[in-house]
Amino acid sequence: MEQASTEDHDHQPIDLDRLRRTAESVLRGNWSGDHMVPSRTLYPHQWSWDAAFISIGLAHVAPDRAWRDLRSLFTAQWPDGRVPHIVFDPGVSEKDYFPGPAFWDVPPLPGGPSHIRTTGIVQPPVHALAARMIHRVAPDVEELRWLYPRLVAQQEYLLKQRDAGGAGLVSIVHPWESGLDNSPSWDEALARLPADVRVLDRYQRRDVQVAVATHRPTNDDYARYIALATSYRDNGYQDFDLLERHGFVVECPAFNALTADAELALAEIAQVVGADPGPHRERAAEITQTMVERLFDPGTGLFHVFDVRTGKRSEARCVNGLMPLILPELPQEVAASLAAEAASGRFGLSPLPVPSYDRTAPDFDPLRYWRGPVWINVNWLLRRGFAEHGYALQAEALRQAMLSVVDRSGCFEYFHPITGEGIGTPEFSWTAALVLDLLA
Ligand code: 9WN
Repeated sequence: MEQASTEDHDHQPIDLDRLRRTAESVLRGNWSGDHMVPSRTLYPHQWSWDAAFISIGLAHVAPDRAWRDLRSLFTAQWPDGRVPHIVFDPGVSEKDYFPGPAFWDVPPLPGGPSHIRTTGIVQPPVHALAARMIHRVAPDVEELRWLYPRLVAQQEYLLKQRDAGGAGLVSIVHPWESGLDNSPSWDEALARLPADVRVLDRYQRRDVQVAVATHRPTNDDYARYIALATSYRDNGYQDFDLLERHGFVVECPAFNALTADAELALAEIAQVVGADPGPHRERAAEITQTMVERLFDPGTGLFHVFDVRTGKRSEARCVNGLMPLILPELPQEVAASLAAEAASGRFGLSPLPVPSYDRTAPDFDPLRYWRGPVWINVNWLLRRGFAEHGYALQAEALRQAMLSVVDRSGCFEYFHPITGEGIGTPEFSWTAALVLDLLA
């Protein structure tokens, strides 16, 4: 059991009971019948990788809801195995989130409930990890049996349909698929696409009505996001010939590390449900090795995004480049290099958690989301990576830094990387959920 208090970075005691109560109350407020919304105001539907992080925390306080959240998400899985990045709540009006179901124009799932509407893109597959972690806290073999074939289909979709580069890694076709939406990781690939802001005459951005505009992506970014989503939609959400037909095809180190990590989680789940864990372990090892060969730059000591269309790695040093630390089979010298970079002046583990972008980069932006601010989900993953590779002190420093910033500022979507001030939407579900996991 956690001690009742610890200290924040100004040596102020953290009231762990109060923090736990605050986090629980955020999750109570954001529960919507059969799923959790990331935020009542900014994100009023169900998001894919949010559901995974949220259910990991919910497992400690409301395990039935944790399982339920995953079940709701996978009920909207497409027949080809893809798990959509948003499952729209039919009770929420089209004007309350853009782009909503009318924009994505995805027909009802064949044979599925007619009210389920989704987007046609994906997000990182954190769900096998979530299922494994919930099962450890609140075992439920029946839920695992229901989820296992669906989680396998999700992996098969990503590793077969999305291997646009042919090397065995997953490509994403939209920055939204990364979850790190306007990270500088995508700047080089996006710069090659026209930004026709006239598209915003036709569509109204909802995000800038409910959040501070200077913290959100620019109109140029949004014009490109809409153009890419329109292109993928108008090609029927098909994945063949992506390199010829689509303007953005990149391999992200965080997305691929999470895909390999999902295989390791599936290996454990396979043992519970009586399936063969061997192929999952093999796939995890293959992905890890290919990532090291293709995405790791020994010169920077980090992993970088690979642009499949140009065959070039992005030079930007972003938090997704640290994320492969979660992989247990990473060569020791590569893990050491990531650990050193994470603790260096570019990122820094404390007193504040790791920012989303290199603090020393000239375009480091402490306010605009994914271009500088601190996010709890990537730090929570990084902490697992440190622990996995035996960096116990760093893992604990990061844990303290996360608890401290949330205690001081609240369960915000993200945090100012210099002052720790909460920014983005308040009462954000994955921040609350992952705090509960850190306290457990
Ligand atoms: C687009 C819900 C999502 C997160 C993403 C985060 C943000 C959406 C947006 O919010 O993206 O998917 O409208 O900006 O970048 O990681 O899943 O919390």
